Amino acid sequence: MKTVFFSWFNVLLSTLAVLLPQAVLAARVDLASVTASTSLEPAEGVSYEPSNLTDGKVSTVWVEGEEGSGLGSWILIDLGGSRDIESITLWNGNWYSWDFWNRHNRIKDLEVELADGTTHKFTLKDQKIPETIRFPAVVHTDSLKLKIKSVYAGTTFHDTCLSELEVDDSSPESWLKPYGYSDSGHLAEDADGTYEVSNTYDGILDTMWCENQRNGDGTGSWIEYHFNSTVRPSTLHLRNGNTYSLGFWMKSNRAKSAELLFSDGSRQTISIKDTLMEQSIPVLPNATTSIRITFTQVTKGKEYNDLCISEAFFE
Ligand SMILES: [Ca+2]
Ligand SMILES: [Ca+2]
Repeated sequence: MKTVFFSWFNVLLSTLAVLLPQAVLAARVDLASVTASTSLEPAEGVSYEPSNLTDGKVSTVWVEGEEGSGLGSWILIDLGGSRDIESITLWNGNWYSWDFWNRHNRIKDLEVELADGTTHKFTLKDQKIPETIRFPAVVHTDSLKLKIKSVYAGTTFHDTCLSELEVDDSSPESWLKPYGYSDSGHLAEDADGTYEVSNTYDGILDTMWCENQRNGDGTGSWIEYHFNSTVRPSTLHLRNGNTYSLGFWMKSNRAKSAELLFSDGSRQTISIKDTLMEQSIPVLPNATTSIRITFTQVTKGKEYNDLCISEAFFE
């Protein structure tokens, strides 16, 4: 949605449940700091600093500042004390757009060094997907140093990029993990990425679900979460609209009210605030295996007549 776009050839299969092996979610560790050996100098007001790795946006990117491909460049994650770390999730390459992702280097071989000097080696996939790398067993450390050992070459630039990272410990997560998603339909993938329901469950502010009604404003559109066992959600954590930026938030439609439908057929009406900040909406006690959110009222954006939801987590 960064670029003006609409396609009439939207994915009709989206009404079928998309089954996924496991959502990219676990108990996220708050990081004390993330620094890097080098960073590309800012250009035209765009920063490539390591702070971009933990800002919750995939369109902001760390780029190494070496002459060549940045082999040996590293990112140092300070955990602020000893932690039991299970995995790291990486948004590898430059996720600003598909074009930028293709044109810049992605990390291939990565070495992760623990505070005691122990190293673990990982080979990343050359795919624009969030990739979780897991240690063979939980590691106890107060820092993680990620060192670039080899790269997948971009078609235009020699700079190696990483867009976002997340570190997870071994404690159970408080979020309910869906095993699949379905919806009334969503915008087709464009230069910026996809608009699938799974984008509402990735902890990333600039990935989102957007409905694809041909003439409507999103009223009546729905998203649904499927769980592989009975869950009892108490809260819906929502990021309404396109939370990429305030400017884009104002351009796209936002939800004003919705109805939750549980697997036993019971329903709950909810009001949704017109804010890009996170809002917590109480969910009535219900044992359920699925939750459908049908949007019943919409606030119109200034430019695009598409309802978007950036995050919708159940706890
Ligand atoms: Ca980022
Ligand atoms: Ca998201």
